[in-house]
Amino acid sequence: MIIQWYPGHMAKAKRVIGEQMKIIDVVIELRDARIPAASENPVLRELIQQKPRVLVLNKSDLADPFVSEAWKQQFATEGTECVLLDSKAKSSRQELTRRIMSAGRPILERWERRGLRARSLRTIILGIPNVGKSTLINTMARGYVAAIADRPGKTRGQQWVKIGKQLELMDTPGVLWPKFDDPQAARMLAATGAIVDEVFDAEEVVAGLLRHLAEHYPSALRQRYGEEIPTEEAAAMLLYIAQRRGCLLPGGTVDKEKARRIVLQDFRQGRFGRVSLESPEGWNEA
Ligand SMILES: Nc1nc2c(ncn2[C@@H]2O[C@H](COP(=O)(O)OP(=O)(O)OP(=O)(O)O)[C@@H](O)[C@H]2O)c(=O)[nH]1
Ligand SMILES: [Mg+2]
Repeated sequence: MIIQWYPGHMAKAKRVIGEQMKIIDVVIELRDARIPAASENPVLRELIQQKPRVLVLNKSDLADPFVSEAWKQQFATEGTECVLLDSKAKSSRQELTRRIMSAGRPILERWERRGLRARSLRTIILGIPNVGKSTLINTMARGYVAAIADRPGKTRGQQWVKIGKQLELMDTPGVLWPKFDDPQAARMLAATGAIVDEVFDAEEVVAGLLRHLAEHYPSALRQRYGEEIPTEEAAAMLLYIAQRRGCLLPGGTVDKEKARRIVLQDFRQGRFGRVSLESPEGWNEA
């Protein structure tokens, strides 16, 4: 799905999610573990206000485990517990359920204090495009498809997935726009696929990605494209990759565009191994 986030779209998304928020107890915020800061939505906090939140760094199977650990500690010092997840993995269901129940505990206790009968905690998944929201819903719902319940009256047409006895998950995730203002963040979002290919300058994005790999993961680069890859300069790297992969246009000129697509594809598929693009210490692509 191609979403261009014009101001009108942002206002609508905000309105829709603001409306949904009224019946939500716990928010599951998804970010990309490879870019935990850049993949934050700029107004999410405003939208969820004081509601309990579970911060998920998703696609952690693609991220550098050491850097992810550093992020975890960084978030912890800010008072936020985050969970590293691979939303495709079966085990994520149990792990996330545990986190949601723990985040929702104060709500359950409040109900109890007031003598209210506990109902299920209602949750929603929020995140920028392509971060794995639908995949996570499927994983959470696995084996419970039959239990998907409509709740007319409360939210017309809204479907809920029942997860165990105490949890319900809204089956449509909230899609939020990514950061556009910060060019550095935008480049990283483009590299991971959160911003559609049509709206970014592949030359800049791939050059930045190659420089980043050369600086932090040079052996991955050599393993993927060849021992002799010249890692000092992005243009030279691209040329080397194009030649090695036979990216040629009719007449024999080098097809740089094709080489760029190969690099992007390789990164998105995790073919460089586990790579993070930003760390809490601030390193990212040059
Ligand atoms: N390696 C890996 N890939 C994932 C993970 N979660 C999702 N993906 C992949 O990422 C891509 C996007 O996943 P979706 O679940 O469609 O993402 P989404 O957030 O629903 O995307 P939109 O609906 O476009 O906003 C798919 O190719 C998934 O297979 C994960 O934890 N690890
Ligand atoms: Mg989706």
